[in-house]
Amino acid sequence: MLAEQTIEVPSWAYGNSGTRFKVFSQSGVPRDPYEKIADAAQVHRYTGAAPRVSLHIPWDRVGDFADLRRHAEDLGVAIGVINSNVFQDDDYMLGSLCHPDPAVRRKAVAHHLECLDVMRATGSGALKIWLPDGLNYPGQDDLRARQERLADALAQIYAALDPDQRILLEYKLFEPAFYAMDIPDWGTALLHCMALGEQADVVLDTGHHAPGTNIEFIVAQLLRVGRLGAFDFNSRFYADDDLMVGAADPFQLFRIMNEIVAADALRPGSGVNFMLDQCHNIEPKIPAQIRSVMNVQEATAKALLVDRAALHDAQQAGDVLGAHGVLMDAYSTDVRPLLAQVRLDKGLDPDPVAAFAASGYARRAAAERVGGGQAGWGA
Ligand code: RM4
Ligand code: MN
Repeated sequence: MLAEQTIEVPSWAYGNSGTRFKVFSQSGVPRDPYEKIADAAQVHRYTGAAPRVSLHIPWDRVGDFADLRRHAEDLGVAIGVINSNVFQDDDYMLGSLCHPDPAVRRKAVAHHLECLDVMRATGSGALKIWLPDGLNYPGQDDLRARQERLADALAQIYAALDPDQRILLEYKLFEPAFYAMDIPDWGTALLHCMALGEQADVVLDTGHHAPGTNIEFIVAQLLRVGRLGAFDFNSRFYADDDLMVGAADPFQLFRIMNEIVAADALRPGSGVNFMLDQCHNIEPKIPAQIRSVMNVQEATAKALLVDRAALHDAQQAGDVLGAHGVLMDAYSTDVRPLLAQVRLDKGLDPDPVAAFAASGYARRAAAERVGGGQAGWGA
């Protein structure tokens, strides 16, 4: 199970990023989508667990997507999910698929249809939709009318899907809108997915909830109804911080993976795509992605160690502390030696961070790549 687990990495993690105060430039960052994929391939090379890279359109727009696909495959990775982007155009100030003006909604739908074509050219199976739509002020627009516009626009996109394509619909509590996002929570995302049909699932970004939200409950609930399509993993201390997964709260990550294992959703065929959605503003990017993949693997290994039979017996017997103890025993186990062995069995270095550092790749990239860009390069 552990040896088969795969984690999808995002192209935007390798470009420069920052906050609204400052974007810091790092040396050796990719200058184009080809170099972003080359960096992503390094993560797979040293972890053996990151064989797909998600793209973001228009940030990763190229002249020939079939060529980009070949480039990825030559480097041993595949193109994963295609992310649409309706948050960087002046037309979208008041929304995209929910905008009051039908012409803006048509433009936003057309962008998603372009993304479906990108999927056909790259071999990607899923379109991830995250909308910036929402309101800053009560009364600014009609809450219910916006939901109707959203349902209508999503139905148009859904109708254009090939049988083997699917939609991943993402929710976010707040930001960029502060009063009311149009898809603020998993319930809203799920309702829209259910109205669309079997080819639409919810994507859960771990940074998109109110502080204190019980995320593993949401995981359990979406798994129950077969609608958990993917994770966007990252860590948050306060808002949507996009820090490395497992950095802020490794215990929460364990509890999430525990629900995944309990529902038998770790299997490669389960339909759940484990992805990273992170930015590395101050830390080096490739090592941070490697570390993140390892953090997910560690949480997964601990979840696999839970003695399910003992847990079940303790739960049935009403043994509160016994049941809790079974979980904590697994969480408290040092699984790093086990994961080192999994890597050795695959012919990998047991320490991916050290192996990447020793490879000299970062030094070569810094020397060869002059003028690398921001995550939204080309946008
Ligand atoms: C959004 C959301 C999306 C990601 C963009 C860059 O906040 O999390 O998943 O594609 O950011
Ligand atoms: Mn996300």
